[in-house]
Amino acid sequence: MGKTLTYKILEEHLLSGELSPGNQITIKIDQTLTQDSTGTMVYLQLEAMDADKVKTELSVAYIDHNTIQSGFENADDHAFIESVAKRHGILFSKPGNGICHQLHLENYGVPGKTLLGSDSHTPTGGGLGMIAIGAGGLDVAVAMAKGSYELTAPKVVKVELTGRLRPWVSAKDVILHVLKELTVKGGVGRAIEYTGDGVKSLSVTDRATITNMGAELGATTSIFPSDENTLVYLKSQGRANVYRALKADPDAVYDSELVVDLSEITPLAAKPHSPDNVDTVSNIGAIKVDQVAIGSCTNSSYTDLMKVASILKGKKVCGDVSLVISPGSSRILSKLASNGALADLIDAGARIIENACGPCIGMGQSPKSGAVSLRTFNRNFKGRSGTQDAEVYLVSPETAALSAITGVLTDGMKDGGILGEIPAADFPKNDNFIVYPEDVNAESPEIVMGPNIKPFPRNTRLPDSLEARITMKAGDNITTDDIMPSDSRLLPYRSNVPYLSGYCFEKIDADFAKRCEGEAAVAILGGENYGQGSSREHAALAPLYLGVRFVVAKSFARIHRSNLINSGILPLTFENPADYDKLEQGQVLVINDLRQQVMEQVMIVEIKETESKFKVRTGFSASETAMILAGGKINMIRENS
Ligand code: MIC
Ligand code: SF4
Repeated sequence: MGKTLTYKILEEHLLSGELSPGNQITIKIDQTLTQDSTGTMVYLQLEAMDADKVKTELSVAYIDHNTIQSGFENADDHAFIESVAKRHGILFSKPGNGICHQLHLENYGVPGKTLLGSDSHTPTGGGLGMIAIGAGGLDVAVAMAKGSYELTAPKVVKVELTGRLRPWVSAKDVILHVLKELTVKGGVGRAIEYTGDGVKSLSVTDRATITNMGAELGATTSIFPSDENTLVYLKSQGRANVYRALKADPDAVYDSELVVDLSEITPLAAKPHSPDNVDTVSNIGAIKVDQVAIGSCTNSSYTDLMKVASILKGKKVCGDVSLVISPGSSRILSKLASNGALADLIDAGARIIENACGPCIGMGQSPKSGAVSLRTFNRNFKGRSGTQDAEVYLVSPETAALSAITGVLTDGMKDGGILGEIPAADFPKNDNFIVYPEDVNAESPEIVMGPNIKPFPRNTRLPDSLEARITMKAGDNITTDDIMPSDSRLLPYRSNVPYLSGYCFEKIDADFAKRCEGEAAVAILGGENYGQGSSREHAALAPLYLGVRFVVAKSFARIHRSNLINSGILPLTFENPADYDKLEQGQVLVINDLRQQVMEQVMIVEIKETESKFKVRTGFSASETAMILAGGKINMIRENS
C-alpha cells in the first residue's frame, strides 16, 4: 500500500509508538521555533527543567509579536529570551528581522525535516515539504531539551488541486475555499496533504499561505510536496543545497479527499467573525472600507507585496481608507527598497510599518469604532484587532490593494484590469539580525530577568476528589483570544500570568476573574471546538492561576487540549452532548475517586445541587494520565528525574 507524504516523513522520524491514525507516537524533532509572546513561558519552563544545550539540529528564538517596546516590560522579555538563547545554543532573531514563519521559510526550513513551534501558524513550513507543527510552549521546551515530541498520529486528508488560478485569484482564496468546505474544526486530528496537477502552478510562498492557514482548520499540520518549485525557491534564498524531492506515493491511501479546481475559484473573503465564514467578494458586494491592512505571516511574502505595489503604482489610496503594510522580513523590505516598489507603495499613500506581526495581534492600527477593516491576515475573531465592534474581513493581497484604491470591497476579476507577472528575485544572505550562540564567550551566560517576569503557575497533584463551581458556561468555537485576550494592552504581560489572569475571558464576561476569587476550585463548560486558534499557553495558565481544575466541553481544539493537560487541568468531553444544556453557571460539580476515575475512559460527574449524574469521556493517553496525576507536565518531569 502506498504512503502519504505525511506518513513518509513521520516514519523517518518515528521514535516510538505504532504509526497509524489515532495512536500516540513520539517523533524526533529536528528544528524548533519560538516567538516572543509565547517564548518567555517556553524559556522559563526550559530553565525549570534544568536543561542543558538544545538537542535539536536547529532552534531559533524570534522576536516579532511585541516589538513596540512602549514600556520596559517588553524589552526585558526580549533580553531574557536572548540570554536564555545564548545559554542553550539557540539562534536569536532580533526585533526588526521579521515574522517568525516568513523568516523560517526563507532561512531555515528544509524539506523532509520536522519543525515544532510555539505558535499555531508553524505549519507555514509545510509549504516547503516539512512536517511543521504548532504546539504549546512547554511541548516546545521539552522538544528542545529532549529532541522529541509526542502527538496523536493524524488522519490524512487529500486535497487534490486541479487547474490553475485565474488573475486576481491567489493562494489566500484557495485556503479560504478549503475553510468554507471543511470549517474551523474540519481539520482537528488531521493532516492536510495537497496533491494533484494544480500544485505545480503554486510557488512555495503561495503554498506557505495555504499551509499557514491550515491552522484555522484546526489541523495538526498541512503539507505540499517538495518539487522543482521548491528548488527554485531555495535557490532564490541561496539554499539549494538543502533541497530534496518529496511526494506521496501514487497509490497512497487517504482518510478522505477533497478536489479543488483552482480555475473555478473567484476572489473570496472571510466575513466577520470567523475564518470559515467565507463568501465570494462579488456576493458580499461593494461595502465601504475604512482600513486595509496588508501583511502577517499569511500574506507578506515578496511576491505578495510586489503584487500590491504593482496594483498601487501610480494610484492613490482612497481618502477614507487607512492602508497599512507590514512586510514579512527585513530582506523583503530591503528588496522592495532597492527595486523601487517601496516608493510605489509610499507614493500611493500606504503607511509602512515594522516587519512584525503588528496589527494582526492587535499591536496598534486598531480600526476606528464600527469600522470595516480588510486584512490579508488569518484570523478575524471578534475584538482581535483591538476594536470590539470592528468588522474584519480576511482577503487576498490583490483584493486588499485594489479595495484600498476604490474605497469599497472590490472584485478584481470584474474591476481590476490587467495584472502583470512578478519577475523572480534572488535574496542575498543577510544574517545581520541574527545573534549566534557561538558568538557568546561565557561558558554559561547569565540569565537576565526584568521585574515584570514572574514565575509561571504550577498545579498540585490531582486530589482524590474535587468540587468545583461552574464559573463560566461558554458556547461553541471559543477561541484562545476569548479565553486570554491579546492586544497592545496585554501583550507586554505575557511573562506575568498573575497580572494577565485578571483579564481572563474579559471580552465575553468581564467578571469572570472576580468570580473565581472566592472559589476553592473552578470548572468551565464549553461547546464544540473549545480553545481553537492560537497556541498560547496563557489560555491554560491564567485559568490555572484562577483555580480552574477542569473544563467539560463538547470537543476541544488540539493545541489547547494539550496545554490544559500540560498544566494539570482536565479537559473532559461530554459523553452525551445534550448534558451541556442541563448544566448552569453557579452549580457545583463533584468528581469522586478522581485519581482512579482518571484512568478510566469514562468518568462520573455529580451535580451537587441536584445530585444527578452525567458521564464525561477522558480519552487520555498513558503519558497524559501521568501528567494529570502529577498536576502537570513539569511536575511529572521533576517526579521522574
Ligand atoms: C496568533 O496568531 O494568535 C498568535 C499571537 O501568533 C498566537 C501565539 C500567541 O498567542 O502568542 C498563535 O497563533 O499561536
Ligand atoms: Fe504573528 Fe499574526 Fe502570524 Fe500570529 S498570525 S504569528 S500574530 S502574524
